[in-house]
Amino acid sequence: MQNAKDLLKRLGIDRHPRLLPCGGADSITSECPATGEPIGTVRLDTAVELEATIVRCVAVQKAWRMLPAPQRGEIVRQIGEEFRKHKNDLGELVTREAGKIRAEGLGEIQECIDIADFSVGLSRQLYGNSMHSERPSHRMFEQWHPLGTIGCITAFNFPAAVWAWNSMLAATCGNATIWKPSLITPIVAIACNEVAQRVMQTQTIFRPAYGDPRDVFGLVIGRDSEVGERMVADRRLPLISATGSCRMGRKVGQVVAGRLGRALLELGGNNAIIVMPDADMKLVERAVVFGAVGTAGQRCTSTRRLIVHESIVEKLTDKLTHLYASIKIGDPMDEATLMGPLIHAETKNAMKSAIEQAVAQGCHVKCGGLPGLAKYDNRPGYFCEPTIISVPKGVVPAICREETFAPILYIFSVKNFEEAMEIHNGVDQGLSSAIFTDSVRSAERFLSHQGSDCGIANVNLGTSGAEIGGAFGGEKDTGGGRESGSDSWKQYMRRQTCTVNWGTDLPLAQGIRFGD
Ligand code: UN1
Repeated sequence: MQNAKDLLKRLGIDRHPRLLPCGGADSITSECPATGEPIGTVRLDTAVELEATIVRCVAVQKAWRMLPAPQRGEIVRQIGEEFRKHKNDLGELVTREAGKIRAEGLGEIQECIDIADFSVGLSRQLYGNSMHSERPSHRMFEQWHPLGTIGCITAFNFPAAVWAWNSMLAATCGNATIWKPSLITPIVAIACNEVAQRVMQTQTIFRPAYGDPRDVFGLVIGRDSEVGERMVADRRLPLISATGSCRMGRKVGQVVAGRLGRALLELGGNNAIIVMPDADMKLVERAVVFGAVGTAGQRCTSTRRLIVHESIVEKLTDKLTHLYASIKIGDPMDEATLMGPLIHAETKNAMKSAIEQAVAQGCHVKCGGLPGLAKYDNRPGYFCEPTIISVPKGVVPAICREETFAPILYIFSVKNFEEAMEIHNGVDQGLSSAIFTDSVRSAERFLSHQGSDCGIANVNLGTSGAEIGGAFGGEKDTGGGRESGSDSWKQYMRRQTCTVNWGTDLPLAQGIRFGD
């Protein structure tokens, strides 16, 4: 507890009005998943506070959008600088609250810095096209305007980065953001939001006549029934960006569609790596271990299925089993640790149930499994051993089609590329994918329209750990949204097609004659 107190102090949030000295009915206490120790108690917002936040954010956005985009970018640059200054402490807070190892906690804050940098450049590149009009003396072009105030709902596993992807782009595009973080990681949310709000508070170029500059970055911490569902249904929020399970996304998508709003959904994945006989096995081993074991299998991009050519499957399975045995599991703050805890008891139960179902469906546990879970039952924290499960040839057990948010890797043996591709695409989710091969033909087939059906497709690197510069998201039940880099910014703006007639006649398009 003392560690947590010192950390909150260093981050300047130990006296934050959202943090309470003790719990009560309208609060939650955030606990470290590695030790069970409390990190802090957070006051929960109700529908009344949500309403006040929406009113404030909507008002301030009307001023924010007046600031030229490069000036907004300059402010986002300063936010990126603050993230740089606090990278170490924020990374540690991610480790303590979400349980991911130190290197990954720091990596997550690096994503916040990277997207801030990206946004600074973007602030001078919000380009629209110009087109040649079919009518004489007419000019036609498109321009992009801010959308308004954005609702951003994030999950526990990337408690900072996903908000940063959304809010840095949104702010650059002239929007305000209202962030509803996971109730499992509220303190990371308070700390990150505070970084952005502190920068807003010091702005001299942005002092709106009505409102507080800090409300460009709004935050509500509350239950779904109280604030989440209301946010999603609220017409004052033209875009809802939501990260989480397919089940959650289906609900959010329907409600937002019902009010003809925009939804940006980043939902579950069931990511696979295909390994061809000509693959560089050193690369495969490193990519699989990072993809399947990293973040204790709790990334949307985690590797869940390994589809291996039958000529090398046995050797690779043995090698991975061997490597898994050497993975240090434990305190995520310890530099030597490669796998921290699962986020809570329910995840451990879900992992147990998935292993039981796999066995009942004819699979073989190669390492980890139920003993690997039970081993840690009497210790604080939700630890487990990562698990490798071998799937019998010619069948696809039902459990392998599901996303279990835990370090379980199913290994399939296949005869050829075609069979690999069929298993690869034979799931409902479509987030990330990879092939390992030294054959240009196999690589290009995998990337072709007959190949991977995912939003992300990699050759000779794993499924997780995408850079912010690309558009991030996936197809099918993953929800179709794209966040972060490339032209994802367009979702945070509204497009306007403009035509100007600078002539002295009024010709009609399509050559229509109308009373001529
Ligand atoms: C997520 O799990 O929701 O590609 C995001 C990755 C990270 C982001 C994952 N950059 O693994």
